Formats: sequence, C-alpha cells, structure tokens
Amino acid sequence: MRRITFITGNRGKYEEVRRILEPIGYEVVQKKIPYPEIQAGTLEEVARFGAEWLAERVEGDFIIDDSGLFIHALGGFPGVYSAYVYRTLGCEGILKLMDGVEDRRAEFRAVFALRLGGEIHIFAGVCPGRIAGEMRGTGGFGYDPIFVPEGEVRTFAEMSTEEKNSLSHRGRAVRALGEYLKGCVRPTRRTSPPCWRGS
Ligand code: ITT
Repeated sequence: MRRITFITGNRGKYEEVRRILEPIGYEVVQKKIPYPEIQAGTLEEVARFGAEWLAERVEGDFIIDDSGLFIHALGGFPGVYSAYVYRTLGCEGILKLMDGVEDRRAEFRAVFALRLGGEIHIFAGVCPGRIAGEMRGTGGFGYDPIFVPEGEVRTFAEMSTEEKNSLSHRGRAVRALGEYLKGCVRPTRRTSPPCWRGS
C-alpha cells in the first residue's frame, strides 16, 4: 500500500477520495494544514497557488481539492466563493436566492492539485445538474441536499458515497488522478513517465 496525504479540513471530501484511491492501493491520510485560498477567477488558479505554497512547506506527495457549485441563473455564483457562501448563507440561503427562478441548471466542479515528486499536476471534474426545490437527504456534505445530478431525481445527499462518486465532479477528477498515479508506479514502457520514482 502506498500512502498519499490529502490536505483538507473537509471530512466529507476525504471520505469520498479515500473510497476511490484505497481500492487502487493508496492509503489516504487526511491532514488539516491551513493554506491560502487566493481570490482568483478559477478553481484551477486557487488550487495551483495553494499547492505551490504547500509544496514549499510540506514533505512528500500530497493532494488538495478546490471545488464549488456554479449556478447558471446566478452567473456562476457561488463558484469560487462556495466555501464562504456555504458558511454564511448555507443551502437555505441558496434556495432563497433561487426562489421563483425557473432555470435551475447548475454544476459542481472540482479541481485537484497533486504534488508528486517535485511537480504539480492538475485534474478536474465537472458534474452537471440542477438545484432542487427544497433540501432533501442526510448524506454527503455541503450543498449536497440541494443538488440533483443530471439524469437523477435524487439529490447527492440521498445517495450513498459510492453512488455519488460514480456521478460526481470529485469522482471524475479523482478517477483521472488515480489513473495517472497507477501509470506512474507501474511503468509498462521502456521510457518511464517523468513522475516514475521506482516501485
Ligand atoms: P478544504 O479544507 O479542502 O478547502 P472546504 O470545505 O473549505 O475544504 P473548498 O474551499 O473547496 O472546500 O470549498 C468548496 C465549497 O463547496 C465548500 O463549502 C463545500 O462544502 C462545497 N462543496 C464542494 N464539493 C461539494 C460536494 O461534492 N458536495 C457538496 N458541497 C460541496
């Protein structure tokens, strides 16, 4: 079993990531290390800056996740401000903002930054869906009770972690990250990818 550190204060994110990386041979260790989340236009800029800042201070390989809910009718709000808006307005506040709004389209986005052997790699995942009319379900975290992924009638909070992972922005990004890690530790070609550091 290899080991990777997930730097996050969010236990829900950790649990979802662990369920994907453990079966492919990675023990995921959660560490809460506060890092600057810059005011930037995209999740990728926020994640990259955070990873570069942490890379100067933390030993070994790690991942971080910057994610958010982007609501079409609100011009992408709360987007990069999702954490702040969740703390201040919560799901109830979003439902109030969406009161009477017919266009319920929204999407969750997640950007992971992986620090592996001195390099930073970015993996992104998107999950389209819509904002529910009311809060439903007790699973998951954050905005899960008000988000219904495309093709579903249930909110993320009404699903098991496995079901959410199979559809979610985070599931998509972490599966891509997992594929990359697998490629790095088991080179099948004579020329190893730059990230390969032995088995
Ligand atoms: P970190 O320590 O990893 O930064 P955080 O919760 O502050 O944890 P972000 O800065 O990435 O995370 O903020 C993302 C916000 O969007 C936060 O309020 C989350 O609850 C919410 N969010 C992200 N992914 C979600 C998901 O899969 N389901 C529900 N809410 C989600």
